[in-house]
Amino acid sequence: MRIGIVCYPTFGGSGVVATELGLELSKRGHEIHFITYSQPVRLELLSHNVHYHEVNVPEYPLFLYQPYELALSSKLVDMVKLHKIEILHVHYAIPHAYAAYMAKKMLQEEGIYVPIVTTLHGTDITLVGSHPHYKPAVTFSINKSDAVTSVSQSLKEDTMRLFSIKKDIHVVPNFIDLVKYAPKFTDCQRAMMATDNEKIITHISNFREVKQIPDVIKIFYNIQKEIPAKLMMVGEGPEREPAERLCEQLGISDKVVFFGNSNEIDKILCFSDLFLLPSLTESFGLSALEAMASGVPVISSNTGGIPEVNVHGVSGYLSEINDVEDMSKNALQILKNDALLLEFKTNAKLVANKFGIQEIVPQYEAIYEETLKQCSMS
Ligand code: GMT
Repeated sequence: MRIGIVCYPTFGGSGVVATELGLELSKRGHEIHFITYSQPVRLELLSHNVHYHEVNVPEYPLFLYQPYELALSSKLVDMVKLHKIEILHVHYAIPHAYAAYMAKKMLQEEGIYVPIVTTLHGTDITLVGSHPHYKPAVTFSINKSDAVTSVSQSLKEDTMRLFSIKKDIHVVPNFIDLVKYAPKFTDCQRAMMATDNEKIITHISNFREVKQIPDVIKIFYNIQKEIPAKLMMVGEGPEREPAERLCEQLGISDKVVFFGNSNEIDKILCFSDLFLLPSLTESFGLSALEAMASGVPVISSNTGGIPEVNVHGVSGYLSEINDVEDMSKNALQILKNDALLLEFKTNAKLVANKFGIQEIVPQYEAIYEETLKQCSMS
């Protein structure tokens, strides 16, 4: 199939999922066209069947806000015609599903029919999309998609609760390339980050309020009071500076490393002992899955889709949102007992195996085929 993929090209989970999906689909023989405003961060290699088309938004001083949706829908029209794209898969409803619908309508005027698959990722529903300023347009574009998927059962339920949805929503969970994340302990550079007796705790995110960064620091503060430990903070975002200040106030700056954004998540996870994800809301928690696939147990909140990924008492522990004491207690329970830590590490990998790329990507292929079949019949 010739598939157009629209996504945010940044370090966020939706962009990562879209990029990894496109790359895997290309390996399975499909021709993939990424259409977005800059080259997706995890898209390192372009090849004969992986293409990237940049959406340019010309600046015009009259506009306070430059019209990205307009530029995107025009680009989609041009690319569908030029490359004979058969189906468009848009990741994140805002504004991608809306722009794709406009493109579809424009193409229909020329007798070209291209169906749209929309994947809902989380904040497009739970945080941004349900805002009254966006809700009618988001509801409309979800209902006008030819197929809709969500990355967890919890997100499907949130979507049905928050919006008036007439479409069936297929749950297709986030996935992981298990080979890439299989721990290669021989080349883990643990010694560069910590001494042998120190445990390494890691958090990876876009450092937004929803990630509850102060809770990450407070949990680590409690851990390091009882055992030697280091904290790896990976990612960039508005909460990073306040987090650095909090570390200074607590007198733990020498035990915390702020990496910024990294393309070497697998290497950082390779030397990690425990992962922290105390989010306020999380439709799935791809970073937790990446940790688990690397054999790193997860201490998390029990919000949204996280319980579909992190199994309480098996791959880690779940606590109520903001229950720092409980999360600290659970973390210490695992970290203080080497045999138990090993058991959780093994279990984390076993649970992650359910989300292998080879299992999940065929589910998207089946949705594309079914959508194309339905559309050719109507
Ligand atoms: O919250 C993020 O890290 C970014 C956000 C995004 O849209 O890129 O992630 C969302 O999509 C991911 C991929 O499907 C999910 O794994 C994350 O749980 C989800 N984030 C939230 O729901 C807050």
